[in-house]
Amino acid sequence: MNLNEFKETLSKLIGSYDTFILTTHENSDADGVGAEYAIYLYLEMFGKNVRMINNDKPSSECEFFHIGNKVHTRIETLDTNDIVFMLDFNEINRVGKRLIPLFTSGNQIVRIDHHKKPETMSNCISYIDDTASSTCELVFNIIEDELSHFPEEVQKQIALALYSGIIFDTNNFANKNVSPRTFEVCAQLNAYGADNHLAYKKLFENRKTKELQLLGLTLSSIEEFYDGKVVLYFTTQKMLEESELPIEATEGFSKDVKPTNGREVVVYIRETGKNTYRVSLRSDHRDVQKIAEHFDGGGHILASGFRAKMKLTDLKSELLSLLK
Ligand SMILES: [Mn+2]
Repeated sequence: MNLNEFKETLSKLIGSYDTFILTTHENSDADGVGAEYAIYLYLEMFGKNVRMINNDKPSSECEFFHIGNKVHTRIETLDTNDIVFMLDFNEINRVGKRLIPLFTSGNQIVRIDHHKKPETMSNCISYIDDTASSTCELVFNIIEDELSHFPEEVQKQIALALYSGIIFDTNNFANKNVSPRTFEVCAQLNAYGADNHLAYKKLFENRKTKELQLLGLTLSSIEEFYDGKVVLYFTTQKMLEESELPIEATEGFSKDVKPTNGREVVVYIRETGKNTYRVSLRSDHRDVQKIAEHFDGGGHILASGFRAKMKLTDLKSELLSLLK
């Protein structure tokens, strides 16, 4: 659906329904949560009853949106008249097991996303643009006209949430997914009061000393393969115990080793439990999405991820043979 058709259909839904549920993918990030919060505030302006339900509480880096206690992690009630927003993901499985009923109960779905290969879904209107930097950029396109009529304080909150999502997904405008439109949107968000310095500090300069120590342990595990074209590093449960930190402290570690200087693929492995791993793959030109899909994961061509339940040695050798 193109933007205008989508906006028209959405405004009819908003006119006819009262209760809206918003959700994003599991292991939510600033783009998903930013988009969610912006839509939450937007729908509230129309007097709607809105709930945010995610698999996880927003990570500490999203605390500055001040939405922590507004996000539920369980579906308490689900009425057939509830409209469900699916933000920053396009296949049901990515929502987290507990929340799958949101999408299998026959409710009307509204999907806004920038990932490739959207799953075919029924009862669903979609605004998907895989050339957009982020879901937050798409949300701005949707609400742009009405935003100018909102009270200043609401404009400011929405602007900060959307700006934060955009800089998170573009790595503060450094990624290839940035377009002239991204800058136009951000210029407007900044004019609406989004504090770019605050958002940058909260999202990119937020590490506590213990986290830096854990990062040090993690980085010391780097190994090179295939003449350094593939590098692999990991965080083990033992490292977490040593640093007295939960697994969440490793969010973002996958971005600390870049695919540059001859490194074509960067693999970051996190041990989440006994023989269970979360793997993140990054490259600057190789299709790592294909590899993630081999393990039933997904993402983008240059940044993807998956979960695996197997021995670390098997996981490494399977990965390395695919990356040859
Ligand atoms: Mn995103």
